[in-house]
Amino acid sequence: MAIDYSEKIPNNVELAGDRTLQRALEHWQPRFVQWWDTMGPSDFAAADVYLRTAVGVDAAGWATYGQVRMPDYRWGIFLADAKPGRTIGFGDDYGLPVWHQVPGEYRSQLRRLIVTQGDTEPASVEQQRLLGHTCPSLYDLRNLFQINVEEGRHLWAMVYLLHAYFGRDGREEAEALLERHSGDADKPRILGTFNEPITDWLSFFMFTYFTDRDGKYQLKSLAESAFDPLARTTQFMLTEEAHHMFVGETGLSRVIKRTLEVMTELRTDDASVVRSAGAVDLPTFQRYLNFWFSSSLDLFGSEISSNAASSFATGLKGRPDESQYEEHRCVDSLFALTTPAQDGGVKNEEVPMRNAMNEVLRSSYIRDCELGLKRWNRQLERAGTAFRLVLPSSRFNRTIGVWSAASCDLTGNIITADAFERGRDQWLPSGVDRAFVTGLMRRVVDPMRMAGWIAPPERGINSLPIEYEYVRLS
Ligand code: BYC
Repeated sequence: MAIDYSEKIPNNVELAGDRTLQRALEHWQPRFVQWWDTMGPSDFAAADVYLRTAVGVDAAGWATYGQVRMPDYRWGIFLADAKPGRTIGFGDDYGLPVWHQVPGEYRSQLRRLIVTQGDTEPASVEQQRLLGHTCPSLYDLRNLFQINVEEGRHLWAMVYLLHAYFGRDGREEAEALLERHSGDADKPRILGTFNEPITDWLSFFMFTYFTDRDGKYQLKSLAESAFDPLARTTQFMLTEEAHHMFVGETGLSRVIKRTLEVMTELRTDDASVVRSAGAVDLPTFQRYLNFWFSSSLDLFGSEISSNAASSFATGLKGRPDESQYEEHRCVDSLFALTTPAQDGGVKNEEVPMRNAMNEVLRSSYIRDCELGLKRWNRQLERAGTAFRLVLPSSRFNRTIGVWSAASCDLTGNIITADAFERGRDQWLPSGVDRAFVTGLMRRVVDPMRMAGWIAPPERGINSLPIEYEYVRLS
Protein backbone atom coordinates (compact mmCIF):
# COMPACT_ATOMS: atom_id res chain seq x y z
CA MET A 1 0.00 0.00 0.00
CA ALA A 2 1.33 3.50 -0.93
CA ILE A 3 2.35 5.94 1.77
CA ASP A 4 -0.07 8.82 2.16
CA TYR A 5 2.03 11.99 2.51
CA SER A 6 -0.93 14.35 2.50
CA GLU A 7 -1.66 13.24 6.07
CA LYS A 8 -0.23 15.02 9.11
CA ILE A 9 1.39 11.68 9.98
CA PRO A 10 2.47 9.97 6.73
CA ASN A 11 1.42 6.33 6.89
CA ASN A 12 0.45 3.23 4.99
CA VAL A 13 -1.83 1.86 7.72
CA GLU A 14 -4.99 3.76 6.75
CA LEU A 15 -4.72 5.94 9.81
CA ALA A 16 -7.46 8.24 8.48
CA GLY A 17 -9.90 5.33 8.87
CA ASP A 18 -9.41 5.22 12.65
CA ARG A 19 -10.08 8.70 14.05
CA THR A 20 -9.42 7.75 17.68
CA LEU A 21 -6.02 6.29 16.93
CA GLN A 22 -5.21 9.18 14.61
CA ARG A 23 -6.10 11.71 17.30
CA ALA A 24 -4.04 9.87 19.93
CA LEU A 25 -0.99 9.81 17.67
CA GLU A 26 -1.49 13.45 16.68
CA HIS A 27 -1.49 14.22 20.39
CA TRP A 28 1.86 12.40 20.81
CA GLN A 29 3.37 14.04 17.70
CA PRO A 30 4.13 17.50 19.23
CA ARG A 31 5.73 15.79 22.22
CA PHE A 32 7.97 13.88 19.85
CA VAL A 33 8.88 17.13 18.04
CA GLN A 34 9.66 18.77 21.37
CA TRP A 35 11.82 15.80 22.34
CA TRP A 36 13.63 16.03 18.97
CA ASP A 37 14.20 19.77 19.49
CA THR A 38 15.68 19.33 22.95
CA MET A 39 17.31 15.88 22.80
CA GLY A 40 18.00 15.41 19.08
CA PRO A 41 21.01 16.71 17.09
CA SER A 42 21.99 19.96 18.74
CA ASP A 43 22.18 23.16 16.66
CA PHE A 44 21.57 21.84 13.14
CA ALA A 45 17.85 22.52 12.85
CA ALA A 46 18.33 25.11 10.09
CA ALA A 47 20.72 23.04 7.96
CA ASP A 48 19.56 21.52 4.66
CA VAL A 49 20.52 17.86 4.75
CA TYR A 50 20.61 15.51 1.76
CA LEU A 51 18.30 12.89 3.28
CA ARG A 52 16.70 9.71 2.09
CA THR A 53 12.98 9.53 2.82
CA ALA A 54 10.74 6.53 2.26
CA VAL A 55 7.77 7.16 -0.03
CA GLY A 56 6.79 3.51 -0.34
CA VAL A 57 7.79 0.23 1.29
CA ASP A 58 8.70 -1.55 -1.94
CA ALA A 59 12.13 -1.53 -3.61
CA ALA A 60 11.22 1.47 -5.80
CA GLY A 61 9.82 3.66 -3.08
CA TRP A 62 11.84 3.39 0.03
CA ALA A 63 14.76 5.57 -1.00
CA THR A 64 13.95 9.03 -2.32
CA TYR A 65 16.62 11.68 -1.83
CA GLY A 66 16.40 15.44 -1.37
CA GLN A 67 17.48 18.40 0.73
CA VAL A 68 15.45 18.44 3.94
CA ARG A 69 15.72 20.34 7.21
CA MET A 70 15.64 17.74 9.95
CA PRO A 71 12.67 19.22 11.83
CA ASP A 72 10.73 19.00 8.52
CA TYR A 73 11.53 15.30 8.03
CA ARG A 74 8.26 13.39 7.60
CA TRP A 75 8.39 10.80 10.36
CA GLY A 76 5.68 8.30 9.59
CA ILE A 77 4.28 4.82 10.09
CA PHE A 78 5.25 2.27 7.48
CA LEU A 79 4.57 -1.45 7.60
CA ALA A 80 5.89 -3.93 5.06
CA ASP A 81 3.11 -5.41 2.93
CA ALA A 82 1.09 -8.20 4.55
CA LYS A 83 1.72 -11.75 3.37
CA PRO A 84 -1.72 -13.30 2.89
CA GLY A 85 -2.12 -16.64 4.67
CA ARG A 86 1.02 -16.15 6.81
CA THR A 87 1.28 -18.71 9.61
CA ILE A 88 3.24 -18.80 12.88
CA GLY A 89 6.75 -20.00 12.12
CA PHE A 90 7.90 -21.38 15.49
CA GLY A 91 6.94 -22.26 19.08
CA ASP A 92 3.93 -24.05 20.53
CA ASP A 93 1.50 -22.63 17.94
CA TYR A 94 3.67 -23.43 14.94
CA GLY A 95 1.60 -23.55 11.75
CA LEU A 96 -1.47 -21.73 13.13
CA PRO A 97 -2.55 -18.42 11.54
CA VAL A 98 -0.66 -15.32 12.74
CA TRP A 99 -2.46 -12.84 15.02
CA HIS A 100 -3.74 -9.45 13.95
CA GLN A 101 -4.60 -8.51 17.52
CA VAL A 102 -2.70 -9.15 20.76
CA PRO A 103 -3.88 -12.26 22.65
CA GLY A 104 -4.80 -11.09 26.18
CA GLU A 105 -2.51 -13.58 27.93
CA TYR A 106 0.60 -12.30 26.10
CA ARG A 107 -0.18 -8.63 26.42
CA SER A 108 2.29 -7.55 29.06
CA GLN A 109 5.15 -9.67 27.73
CA LEU A 110 4.67 -8.36 24.20
CA ARG A 111 4.38 -4.79 25.42
CA ARG A 112 7.66 -5.20 27.32
CA LEU A 113 9.44 -6.37 24.15
CA ILE A 114 8.02 -3.48 22.09
CA VAL A 115 8.90 -0.93 24.79
CA THR A 116 12.46 -2.29 25.08
CA GLN A 117 12.91 -2.14 21.32
CA GLY A 118 11.34 1.34 21.18
CA ASP A 119 13.51 2.63 24.02
CA THR A 120 16.75 1.99 22.12
CA GLU A 121 15.75 4.22 19.18
CA PRO A 122 15.51 7.64 20.86
CA ALA A 123 18.33 6.55 23.18
CA SER A 124 20.76 6.34 20.27
CA VAL A 125 19.73 9.80 19.01
CA GLU A 126 20.38 11.18 22.49
CA GLN A 127 23.75 9.46 22.69
CA GLN A 128 24.83 11.02 19.39
CA ARG A 129 23.37 14.49 19.82
CA LEU A 130 26.65 16.39 20.10
CA LEU A 131 28.58 14.57 17.38
CA GLY A 132 27.61 17.04 14.65
CA HIS A 133 29.95 19.61 16.18
CA THR A 134 33.02 17.50 15.50
CA CYS A 135 32.12 15.90 12.15
CA PRO A 136 35.11 14.73 10.07
CA SER A 137 33.34 15.80 6.83
CA LEU A 138 29.98 16.86 5.41
CA TYR A 139 29.58 13.34 4.01
CA ASP A 140 29.84 11.92 7.54
CA LEU A 141 27.64 14.63 9.00
CA ARG A 142 24.90 13.72 6.55
CA ASN A 143 25.18 10.03 7.41
CA LEU A 144 24.91 10.81 11.12
CA PHE A 145 21.74 12.82 10.51
CA GLN A 146 20.29 10.15 8.20
CA ILE A 147 20.74 7.61 10.96
CA ASN A 148 19.28 9.97 13.57
CA VAL A 149 16.09 10.71 11.62
CA GLU A 150 15.62 7.02 10.89
CA GLU A 151 16.03 6.09 14.55
CA GLY A 152 13.37 8.71 15.21
CA ARG A 153 11.14 6.92 12.71
CA HIS A 154 11.84 3.58 14.35
CA LEU A 155 10.56 5.09 17.57
CA TRP A 156 7.39 6.04 15.67
CA ALA A 157 7.12 2.45 14.49
CA MET A 158 7.00 1.13 18.06
CA VAL A 159 4.79 3.97 19.29
CA TYR A 160 2.26 3.15 16.59
CA LEU A 161 2.06 -0.44 17.89
CA LEU A 162 1.70 0.74 21.49
CA HIS A 163 -1.10 3.18 20.58
CA ALA A 164 -2.90 0.91 18.16
CA TYR A 165 -2.87 -2.33 20.17
CA PHE A 166 -2.27 -1.62 23.87
CA GLY A 167 -4.88 1.03 24.77
CA ARG A 168 -4.19 3.28 27.71
CA ASP A 169 -1.14 1.28 28.91
CA GLY A 170 0.36 1.65 25.47
CA ARG A 171 -0.22 5.42 25.41
CA GLU A 172 1.46 5.73 28.81
CA GLU A 173 4.42 3.68 27.63
CA ALA A 174 4.69 5.94 24.56
CA GLU A 175 4.93 8.98 26.85
CA ALA A 176 7.55 7.25 29.00
CA LEU A 177 9.69 6.58 25.92
CA LEU A 178 10.22 10.35 25.73
CA GLU A 179 10.80 10.73 29.47
CA ARG A 180 13.67 8.29 29.97
CA HIS A 181 16.96 9.64 28.65
CA SER A 182 20.32 8.11 27.83
CA GLY A 183 22.65 8.33 30.82
CA ASP A 184 20.02 10.01 33.03
CA ALA A 185 20.78 9.16 36.67
CA ASP A 186 17.08 8.98 37.63
CA LYS A 187 15.42 7.80 34.43
CA PRO A 188 18.00 6.02 32.30
CA ARG A 189 17.31 4.07 29.12
CA ILE A 190 16.43 0.40 29.69
CA LEU A 191 19.45 -1.39 28.21
CA GLY A 192 23.01 -0.72 29.38
CA THR A 193 24.75 0.12 26.09
CA PHE A 194 22.23 2.87 25.39
CA ASN A 195 23.38 4.78 28.44
CA GLU A 196 27.02 4.86 27.30
CA PRO A 197 28.13 8.26 26.03
CA ILE A 198 29.07 8.56 22.34
CA THR A 199 31.04 11.76 22.19
CA ASP A 200 33.61 10.86 19.53
CA TRP A 201 33.29 9.48 16.02
CA LEU A 202 35.40 6.39 16.64
CA SER A 203 32.78 5.34 19.21
CA PHE A 204 30.02 6.28 16.76
CA PHE A 205 31.43 4.00 14.07
CA MET A 206 31.96 1.20 16.63
CA PHE A 207 28.37 1.68 17.82
CA THR A 208 26.94 1.58 14.31
CA TYR A 209 29.02 -1.51 13.53
CA PHE A 210 28.43 -3.48 16.76
CA THR A 211 25.31 -2.09 18.43
CA ASP A 212 23.24 -1.50 15.31
CA ARG A 213 24.09 -5.09 14.41
CA ASP A 214 22.44 -6.21 17.63
CA GLY A 215 19.50 -4.20 16.30
CA LYS A 216 19.63 -6.25 13.12
CA TYR A 217 19.45 -9.55 15.04
CA GLN A 218 16.73 -8.39 17.43
CA LEU A 219 14.66 -6.94 14.60
CA LYS A 220 15.09 -10.10 12.55
CA SER A 221 13.82 -12.18 15.44
CA LEU A 222 10.87 -9.83 15.96
CA ALA A 223 10.18 -9.94 12.20
CA GLU A 224 9.33 -13.64 12.79
CA SER A 225 6.72 -12.75 15.43
CA ALA A 226 3.27 -14.31 15.42
CA PHE A 227 1.94 -10.78 16.08
CA ASP A 228 1.75 -9.76 12.44
CA PRO A 229 1.83 -5.95 12.85
CA LEU A 230 5.12 -6.29 14.79
CA ALA A 231 6.56 -8.62 12.16
CA ARG A 232 5.65 -6.24 9.33
CA THR A 233 6.92 -3.13 11.14
CA THR A 234 10.29 -4.62 12.02
CA GLN A 235 10.71 -6.04 8.53
CA PHE A 236 10.58 -2.54 7.09
CA MET A 237 12.90 -1.18 9.82
CA LEU A 238 15.52 -3.71 8.72
CA THR A 239 15.80 -2.12 5.27
CA GLU A 240 16.84 1.16 6.92
CA GLU A 241 19.07 -0.56 9.49
CA ALA A 242 21.35 -1.90 6.74
CA HIS A 243 22.60 1.62 5.99
CA HIS A 244 23.49 2.20 9.65
CA MET A 245 25.74 -0.85 9.69
CA PHE A 246 27.23 0.22 6.36
CA VAL A 247 28.20 3.55 7.97
CA GLY A 248 29.85 1.64 10.83
CA GLU A 249 31.73 -0.83 8.69
CA THR A 250 32.99 1.67 6.11
CA GLY A 251 33.72 4.27 8.81
CA LEU A 252 35.97 1.85 10.69
CA SER A 253 37.60 0.69 7.49
CA ARG A 254 38.39 4.33 6.59
CA VAL A 255 39.94 4.90 10.04
CA ILE A 256 42.19 1.86 9.49
CA LYS A 257 43.05 3.00 5.97
CA ARG A 258 44.22 6.40 7.21
CA THR A 259 46.21 4.83 10.07
CA LEU A 260 47.95 2.51 7.61
CA GLU A 261 48.78 5.46 5.33
CA VAL A 262 50.42 7.25 8.27
CA MET A 263 52.28 4.09 9.32
CA THR A 264 53.58 3.63 5.77
CA GLU A 265 54.52 7.30 5.32
CA LEU A 266 56.41 7.37 8.62
CA ARG A 267 57.65 3.78 8.32
CA THR A 268 56.56 3.02 11.85
CA ASP A 269 54.26 0.77 13.83
CA ASP A 270 54.99 2.65 17.02
CA ALA A 271 51.63 3.66 18.51
CA SER A 272 52.94 6.88 20.00
CA VAL A 273 54.38 8.03 16.66
CA VAL A 274 51.08 7.23 14.92
CA ARG A 275 49.27 9.24 17.57
CA SER A 276 51.58 12.23 17.24
CA ALA A 277 50.85 12.19 13.52
CA GLY A 278 47.14 12.56 14.33
CA ALA A 279 45.87 9.07 13.45
CA VAL A 280 44.25 6.38 15.61
CA ASP A 281 46.90 3.80 16.50
CA LEU A 282 45.80 0.19 16.06
CA PRO A 283 46.00 -0.82 19.78
CA THR A 284 43.62 2.04 20.64
CA PHE A 285 41.30 0.94 17.82
CA GLN A 286 41.36 -2.59 19.29
CA ARG A 287 40.51 -1.30 22.79
CA TYR A 288 37.49 0.64 21.47
CA LEU A 289 36.44 -2.48 19.59
CA ASN A 290 36.75 -4.56 22.80
CA PHE A 291 34.52 -2.15 24.65
CA TRP A 292 31.71 -1.82 22.11
CA PHE A 293 31.69 -5.51 21.20
CA SER A 294 31.46 -6.67 24.82
CA SER A 295 28.83 -4.07 25.70
CA SER A 296 26.75 -5.06 22.65
CA LEU A 297 26.96 -8.76 23.63
CA ASP A 298 25.13 -7.86 26.84
CA LEU A 299 22.19 -6.66 24.73
CA PHE A 300 21.23 -10.25 23.97
CA GLY A 301 20.32 -10.86 27.64
CA SER A 302 21.30 -13.83 29.76
CA GLU A 303 22.54 -17.11 28.26
CA ILE A 304 19.88 -18.98 30.22
CA SER A 305 16.63 -17.05 30.18
CA SER A 306 13.08 -18.01 31.07
CA ASN A 307 11.92 -14.79 29.34
CA ALA A 308 13.53 -15.96 26.11
CA ALA A 309 12.02 -19.44 26.49
CA SER A 310 8.57 -18.03 27.00
CA SER A 311 8.86 -15.52 24.12
CA PHE A 312 9.79 -18.40 21.83
CA ALA A 313 7.12 -20.79 23.11
CA THR A 314 4.35 -18.22 22.75
CA GLY A 315 5.43 -17.12 19.27
CA LEU A 316 6.32 -13.55 20.28
CA LYS A 317 9.99 -13.66 19.27
CA GLY A 318 11.67 -16.23 17.03
CA ARG A 319 15.16 -16.80 15.73
CA PRO A 320 16.53 -14.64 12.90
CA ASP A 321 15.66 -16.28 9.58
CA GLU A 322 13.60 -18.96 11.35
CA SER A 323 12.94 -20.74 8.04
CA GLN A 324 16.62 -21.77 7.82
CA TYR A 325 16.07 -24.17 10.77
CA GLU A 326 14.66 -27.66 10.29
CA GLU A 327 12.81 -27.83 13.56
CA HIS A 328 10.67 -24.94 14.79
CA ARG A 329 9.22 -26.06 18.11
CA CYS A 330 12.45 -26.80 19.97
CA VAL A 331 10.67 -28.69 22.75
CA ASP A 332 13.09 -31.56 23.30
CA SER A 333 16.37 -30.17 21.98
CA LEU A 334 19.24 -29.11 24.22
CA PHE A 335 21.95 -26.47 23.89
CA ALA A 336 25.47 -27.03 25.22
CA LEU A 337 26.79 -24.15 27.32
CA THR A 338 29.99 -23.55 29.21
CA THR A 339 29.41 -21.54 32.38
CA PRO A 340 31.59 -20.44 35.32
CA ALA A 341 31.70 -23.02 38.14
CA GLN A 342 31.68 -22.41 41.91
CA ASP A 343 35.31 -23.56 42.24
CA GLY A 344 36.62 -20.83 39.92
CA GLY A 345 36.79 -23.12 36.88
CA VAL A 346 34.19 -23.77 34.18
CA LYS A 347 31.49 -26.38 33.79
CA ASN A 348 29.72 -27.74 30.74
CA GLU A 349 25.99 -28.04 30.93
CA GLU A 350 23.08 -28.69 28.64
CA VAL A 351 20.07 -26.42 28.88
CA PRO A 352 16.71 -26.65 27.13
CA MET A 353 17.09 -25.01 23.71
CA ARG A 354 14.23 -22.57 24.34
CA ASN A 355 15.98 -21.20 27.42
CA ALA A 356 19.16 -20.71 25.39
CA MET A 357 17.56 -18.63 22.61
CA ASN A 358 19.45 -15.48 23.64
CA GLU A 359 22.69 -17.43 23.22
CA VAL A 360 21.55 -18.79 19.85
CA LEU A 361 21.08 -15.19 18.65
CA ARG A 362 24.33 -14.04 20.23
CA SER A 363 26.29 -16.83 18.48
CA SER A 364 24.91 -15.83 15.05
CA TYR A 365 25.68 -12.21 15.85
CA ILE A 366 29.30 -13.00 16.72
CA ARG A 367 29.76 -14.82 13.42
CA ASP A 368 28.37 -11.79 11.60
CA CYS A 369 30.71 -9.43 13.51
CA GLU A 370 33.69 -11.54 12.43
CA LEU A 371 33.06 -10.73 8.77
CA GLY A 372 34.06 -7.10 9.25
CA LEU A 373 37.20 -8.12 11.13
CA LYS A 374 38.20 -10.40 8.27
CA ARG A 375 37.93 -7.50 5.83
CA TRP A 376 39.84 -5.11 8.10
CA ASN A 377 42.54 -7.71 8.68
CA ARG A 378 42.94 -8.06 4.92
CA GLN A 379 43.60 -4.31 4.80
CA LEU A 380 46.26 -4.75 7.51
CA GLU A 381 47.78 -7.72 5.72
CA ARG A 382 47.96 -5.90 2.38
CA ALA A 383 49.72 -2.98 4.08
CA GLY A 384 52.37 -5.40 5.37
CA THR A 385 51.76 -4.84 9.09
CA ALA A 386 51.77 -7.78 11.50
CA PHE A 387 49.00 -6.33 13.69
CA ARG A 388 45.66 -8.21 13.54
CA LEU A 389 42.32 -7.20 15.02
CA VAL A 390 40.48 -9.84 17.05
CA LEU A 391 37.08 -10.13 18.68
CA PRO A 392 37.53 -10.68 22.41
CA SER A 393 36.02 -13.77 24.01
CA SER A 394 32.28 -13.48 24.68
CA ARG A 395 33.17 -13.95 28.38
CA PHE A 396 35.18 -10.72 28.49
CA ASN A 397 33.83 -7.63 30.30
CA ARG A 398 30.25 -8.88 30.55
CA THR A 399 27.77 -7.23 32.90
CA ILE A 400 24.73 -9.32 31.94
CA GLY A 401 24.42 -13.10 31.93
CA VAL A 402 26.36 -15.97 33.44
CA TRP A 403 29.79 -14.44 32.75
CA SER A 404 28.97 -11.21 34.57
CA ALA A 405 29.87 -13.03 37.81
CA ALA A 406 33.40 -13.85 36.60
CA SER A 407 36.37 -11.71 35.60
CA CYS A 408 37.90 -12.89 32.33
CA ASP A 409 40.75 -11.76 30.14
CA LEU A 410 40.45 -11.16 26.40
CA THR A 411 40.80 -14.83 25.56
CA GLY A 412 38.20 -15.88 28.13
CA ASN A 413 40.50 -17.21 30.87
CA ILE A 414 39.01 -16.66 34.31
CA ILE A 415 41.21 -14.29 36.30
CA THR A 416 40.88 -12.51 39.64
CA ALA A 417 39.04 -9.21 39.89
CA ASP A 418 42.38 -7.58 40.81
CA ALA A 419 44.05 -8.98 37.69
CA PHE A 420 41.18 -7.63 35.61
CA GLU A 421 41.65 -4.18 37.11
CA ARG A 422 45.37 -4.38 36.39
CA GLY A 423 44.66 -5.33 32.76
CA ARG A 424 41.81 -2.89 32.27
CA ASP A 425 43.77 -0.10 30.58
CA GLN A 426 45.40 -2.51 28.12
CA TRP A 427 42.06 -4.03 27.17
CA LEU A 428 39.57 -1.19 27.30
CA PRO A 429 39.86 2.50 26.38
CA SER A 430 41.68 4.28 29.20
CA GLY A 431 41.18 7.90 30.23
CA VAL A 432 44.31 8.74 28.21
CA ASP A 433 42.91 6.96 25.11
CA ARG A 434 39.63 8.79 25.40
CA ALA A 435 41.34 12.16 25.83
CA PHE A 436 43.50 11.42 22.77
CA VAL A 437 40.59 10.34 20.57
CA THR A 438 38.48 13.28 21.74
CA GLY A 439 41.40 15.57 20.90
CA LEU A 440 41.38 14.32 17.28
CA MET A 441 37.76 15.33 16.82
CA ARG A 442 37.74 18.67 15.03
CA ARG A 443 34.89 19.89 12.90
CA VAL A 444 35.56 19.78 9.14
CA VAL A 445 32.79 21.31 7.04
CA ASP A 446 34.63 22.36 3.88
CA PRO A 447 33.18 19.95 1.25
CA MET A 448 36.64 19.56 -0.28
CA ARG A 449 38.24 18.37 2.96
CA MET A 450 38.28 15.38 5.30
CA ALA A 451 39.64 15.19 8.88
CA GLY A 452 43.21 13.89 9.12
CA TRP A 453 42.38 10.77 11.13
CA ILE A 454 40.03 9.20 8.56
CA ALA A 455 40.36 8.43 4.84
CA PRO A 456 37.68 9.64 2.39
CA PRO A 457 34.93 7.14 1.52
CA GLU A 458 35.21 5.19 -1.73
CA ARG A 459 32.14 6.83 -3.19
CA GLY A 460 29.54 9.48 -2.39
CA ILE A 461 25.86 9.04 -1.66
CA ASN A 462 23.35 8.15 -4.39
CA SER A 463 26.07 8.48 -7.10
CA LEU A 464 26.97 12.05 -6.09
CA PRO A 465 30.63 13.03 -5.72
CA ILE A 466 32.28 12.68 -2.32
CA GLU A 467 32.81 16.47 -2.31
CA TYR A 468 29.10 17.21 -2.75
CA GLU A 469 27.72 19.63 -0.15
CA TYR A 470 25.66 16.99 1.64
CA VAL A 471 24.77 19.38 4.43
CA ARG A 472 24.18 23.06 3.67
CA LEU A 473 24.85 24.89 6.89
CA SER A 474 22.95 28.12 7.14
N1 BYC B 1 21.04 -4.04 29.94
O1 BYC B 1 16.23 -12.99 30.78
P1 BYC B 1 17.09 -11.82 30.47
C1 BYC B 1 18.51 -1.58 18.35
C2 BYC B 1 17.29 -7.15 31.45
S1 BYC B 1 19.21 -2.66 19.46
C3 BYC B 1 20.12 -3.87 30.92
O2 BYC B 1 18.52 -11.91 30.72
P2 BYC B 1 15.66 -11.34 28.07
C4 BYC B 1 19.26 -0.36 18.04
C5 BYC B 1 16.04 -7.60 30.71
O3 BYC B 1 15.41 -6.49 30.08
C6 BYC B 1 17.99 -3.93 19.72
N2 BYC B 1 19.18 -4.79 31.22
O4 BYC B 1 16.93 -11.32 29.02
C7 BYC B 1 20.63 -0.37 17.88
C8 BYC B 1 15.24 -8.20 31.84
O5 BYC B 1 14.62 -7.14 32.57
P3 BYC B 1 13.11 -7.28 33.09
C9 BYC B 1 16.96 -3.58 20.75
C10 BYC B 1 19.19 -5.93 30.49
O6 BYC B 1 14.53 -10.69 28.72
C11 BYC B 1 21.29 0.82 17.63
C12 BYC B 1 16.30 -8.81 32.75
O7 BYC B 1 17.55 -8.18 32.38
N3 BYC B 1 15.89 -4.52 20.73
O8 BYC B 1 17.46 -1.82 17.86
O9 BYC B 1 15.50 -12.66 27.47
C13 BYC B 1 20.60 2.02 17.49
C14 BYC B 1 16.45 -10.30 32.55
O10 BYC B 1 16.49 -10.55 31.18
C15 BYC B 1 20.11 -6.17 29.47
C16 BYC B 1 15.69 -5.50 21.64
O11 BYC B 1 16.43 -5.63 22.58
C17 BYC B 1 21.07 -5.16 29.20
N4 BYC B 1 22.01 -5.30 28.25
O12 BYC B 1 16.30 -10.49 26.87
C18 BYC B 1 19.22 2.02 17.65
C19 BYC B 1 14.53 -6.41 21.40
N5 BYC B 1 19.86 -7.38 28.94
O13 BYC B 1 12.25 -7.41 31.83
C20 BYC B 1 18.54 0.83 17.90
C21 BYC B 1 13.55 -6.45 22.52
C22 BYC B 1 18.82 -7.89 29.61
O14 BYC B 1 13.11 -8.49 33.93
N6 BYC B 1 14.12 -6.94 23.76
N7 BYC B 1 18.41 -7.01 30.52
O15 BYC B 1 12.89 -5.97 33.81
C23 BYC B 1 14.35 -8.23 24.03
O16 BYC B 1 14.14 -9.09 23.21
C24 BYC B 1 14.82 -8.60 25.38
O17 BYC B 1 14.30 -7.68 26.27
C25 BYC B 1 16.37 -8.61 25.56
C26 BYC B 1 16.66 -9.23 26.93
C27 BYC B 1 17.04 -9.38 24.42
C28 BYC B 1 16.96 -7.23 25.61
